[in-house]
This record gives sequence, C-alpha cells and structure tokens, in this order.
Amino acid sequence: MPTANIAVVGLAVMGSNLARNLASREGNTVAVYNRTTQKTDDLIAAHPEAEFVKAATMQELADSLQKPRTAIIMVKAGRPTDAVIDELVSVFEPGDIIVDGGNALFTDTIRREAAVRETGIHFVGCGISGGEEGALNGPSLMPGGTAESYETLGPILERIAAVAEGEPCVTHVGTDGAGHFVKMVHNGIEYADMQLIAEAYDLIRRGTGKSPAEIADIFDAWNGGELESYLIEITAEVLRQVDAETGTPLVDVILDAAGAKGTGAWTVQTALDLGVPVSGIAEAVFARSLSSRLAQREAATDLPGPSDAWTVADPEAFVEDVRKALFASKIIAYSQGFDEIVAAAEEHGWEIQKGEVARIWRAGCIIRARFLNDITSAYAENPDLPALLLAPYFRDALGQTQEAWRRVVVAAAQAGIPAPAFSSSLSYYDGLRADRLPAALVQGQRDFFGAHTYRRVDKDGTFHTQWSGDRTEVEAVDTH
Ligand code: NBP
Repeated sequence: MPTANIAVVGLAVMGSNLARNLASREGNTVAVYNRTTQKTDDLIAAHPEAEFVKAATMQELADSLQKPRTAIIMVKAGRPTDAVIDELVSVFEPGDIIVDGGNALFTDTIRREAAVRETGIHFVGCGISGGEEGALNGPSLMPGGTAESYETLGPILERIAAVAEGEPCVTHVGTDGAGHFVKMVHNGIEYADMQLIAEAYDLIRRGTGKSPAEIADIFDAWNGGELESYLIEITAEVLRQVDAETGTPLVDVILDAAGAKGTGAWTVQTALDLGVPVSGIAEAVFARSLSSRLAQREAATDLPGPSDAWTVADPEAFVEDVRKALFASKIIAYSQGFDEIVAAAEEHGWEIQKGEVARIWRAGCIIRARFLNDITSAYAENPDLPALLLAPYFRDALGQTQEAWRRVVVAAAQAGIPAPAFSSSLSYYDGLRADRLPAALVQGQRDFFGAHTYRRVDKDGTFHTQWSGDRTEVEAVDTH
C-alpha cells in the first residue's frame, strides 16, 4: 500500500535537509532513497520525528509512492543526475513527475525534459536557492516544466518554500529549462552583489584606514537602509570575526583567492551567446579568476602604481559615496540579469513574469534583499520596461547616486585600487545613456577589412565603401 506522497532521491546535505523540510509539513509523508543505503539509514535514525519511508531500491521507492508519483532528485549535477533520471524512468509511469532540484545547466534540463516527455512522465528542473539552511527551513524555489506538473507539485513546494510578506517564494517560472535558467541568473547576480560589496569594503579600508570591525559597523548601518540584504548582513558578521589562533581579523588570514562552482561562468557564457551585456556579472566572475592566479599575482607585485599616497580628505563623505556607488552598481547588476532573462525567454519561448521572479527572490535565497520589493513594484507598474534601470524608482536612485559613483571610480583609479565591478557598471550606465557611441567607427573598421557593411543614420539600406579603390560608397546587395 503506497503511503508516501513525495520522495527525495539523494541524501547528502541538500537532499537530507529538503527531505526534513518536506516531512515537517502537515500532510506529507516522505520516501527517501540514496544510492549508498547507509546514508538513508543514518538519516532515518537521526530524525525519527520525520517518519520517513525507507526505500532501499528504486522499485521500492516507486511502490511506496501514491500516484501521480513525485520524486525530487538532489544528487550531484551532471552524469549522476542523468543516471538517476534513467533509473526513475524505468520504475515510474506516464503522469508521474520527476523533479531535478540540483544545480543543472539549463540546456541539460531542456534536453532531459524533451527525453523524459517521450515516456509520458513529467520532468521538472527546479532551481533551489538558499544553501543547506534554506533547504531545511525554506528555500526560494524556481520550478520549470509543464503547467500540468505544477498543479501537483505547486502545493507541495508552496508549503516548504521561504515566505516573504505572507507569500511563498515559489512560482511556476516557465516551461522546460526556465527554472534552472532563472536560478543560474540568480547565481550570476549573487556573484556581482558579492564582488561589489567586496570592492566597497576594500575602498573604505584602504581609503580611510578603518579596521574590519569598524567597517562591520558601517555595513550594519547600511543594512538599515536601501541596501538591506542578507549579503550585507553576513558581510558585517564576517568582518567582525576574529581569528582564534592569531587574534587578528579573520578576513586578514583568509587567502585572498576566491573559488567558484561554475554558475557565474555559465551566466556569462550564456549572456555572450545571447548577446546581452552582463558586464557587472562578468567582472565579478573574472575578479575571482584573477584573485586565484596566485603565481601571476606574485610575479606582478613590483609593477608600478600611482606615485602619490592616497588619503581620503573626508572619510565620512567618502563612505557615503561608496554606499551610493554600491547601490548604483547593484541596480546595474540586477538590470543586466533581468535583461538576460528577457533575452532567454524570447529565445526559448518562455513566458517568464519578471515581477514574479523578483517576488520569489525576496526570501530564502542568497540575494534576498529589501530592494527586490522595489523590483517587484517596478515590473507590476510596467511589465514591459525596456530595462529595469529605466523604472522611475531606479532612474531616481541612479540620478541621486551617479555623481558619488563617479567620484568613487575616479578615486579607485587614482589610488590604484581595483574596482572592476564598480567601474564596468558605470561604463555600462554611460554606454546605455550615450547619444552616440564609437560603435560607428567599429562598423567603419569592419567594413574596411572585411566588407561587413554598415547602415546609415540618414537613409535605409546597407552600404559598403570600396576602400581599396576610389572609396565610393555602394549600396550592398543582400545575397541571403
Ligand atoms: P552532492 O552534490 O555532493 O552530491 C552527493 C549526492 O549525489 C549523494 O547522495 C550521492 O550518493 C549522489 N550521487 C552521486 Br555523487 N553519484 C550518483 C549516481 N551515479 N547515482 C546516484 N546517486 C549519486 O550533494 P549536495 O551538496 O547535497 O547537493 C545536491 C544537489 O543540490 C547538487 O546538484 C548541488 O549542485 C545542488 N545544490 C547545492 C547547494 C548547496 O548549497 N550545497 C545549493 C543549491 C543546490 P552517494 O551517497 O551514494 O555517494
């Protein structure tokens, strides 16, 4: 007699916590399976209150589930996920639902959804954000797949998701890979957010000589305003931490080489394919890469820098300028991230509600922030904004911060302090608002060496200049 209404496959840290979260909600009976059965036994023994149903084989798992059977896979992304999907397909029936809650690349999810759909089984790629704590207490959930599968899955996910202002942080993002795509962009924005905060810390520390603990107080104060967010909050905690062994700030003994698990790079690679400038996110990914090239950095320490020592005349005013630069650059990062979502939705036929995406990022996930309420409102007011930063609230915010932002980027350049995310975001802003760009010259160069043609500002058509001859202009004939 099947007793469980939901199963979790893969019981490492994320799967165990998600299974416990599911089991803690009334009405759920959770079947659990792990390739190595000892892990299943350990989880059940450690949490008798969860009343898990043990499955030692995939067939036992299928037999323990009510129909339509629903199983959430929480295994390592890549081949392990494919292996588990194949096993589940062999024991499930048409109408059942397989959910991949791992960090899959969205193109893998599109491929898997198409393959599983052939069997009549639903496949849902579901982005899950919030780390292990989120999985246990309430993550932000970004499911894709069919609308039909969401009818069964939605009520289950709504009860385990984080809650923001009374609303569960989950929505049916779109079909096939849309959920994993949006999770990927979430992670890209997370990279940018973290890098911007790190640049703000570095500039304040080197510009004012304040200690990490004093800067922690600044971040705490910022957390009471428009920058309020989980990342600002934890930054203050990290900066306040003292290393027990040396008695110095922990941040000073941590090796300054940042790691990455790949989702930031995926966001940038995908943006390159889509032709969407996500420069803030890209700089954040590259800043981690640069930090990790230790041998090169070591060899380059004697390269010349600015000759004058840098001092900030008015530390308080400088800190306020940095706060404004951080807010402005953060608006750019989110605006670029949403541009990527819009472009992908168009490319893949996803009907993604941007306001809904902002709404489900308000709690449970790493980029949760007060700011997301403003994004939700901006898209509620105008779902067809040409760019998020053009919403009245963000226009005003950029208007109020851009002078300070420029001062900070100038100060960083003069002081020889790298601020790649601050400065590339400002360049993006200036590029977007420019009346004319030097792209006209680039078009001329392209036409010169490759006959790539150009369009004119004063008449329709495509033109080519005969550079090697008499330099007359001819209207180019489209041969396609
Ligand atoms: P891991 O990513 O470390 O994966 C370990 C799990 O995968 C174990 O249950 C392991 O079973 C299983 N597994 C492997 Br490895 N190969 C398998 C195979 N061929 N067949 C069946 N099972 C296999 O676990 P995690 O850190 O809990 O993350 C789970 C997923 O959630 C990942 O996709 C991850 O990217 C994603 N995610 C993680 C976080 C986070 O903060 N950690 C956040 C959001 C999403 P075994 O016990 O038998 O070896």
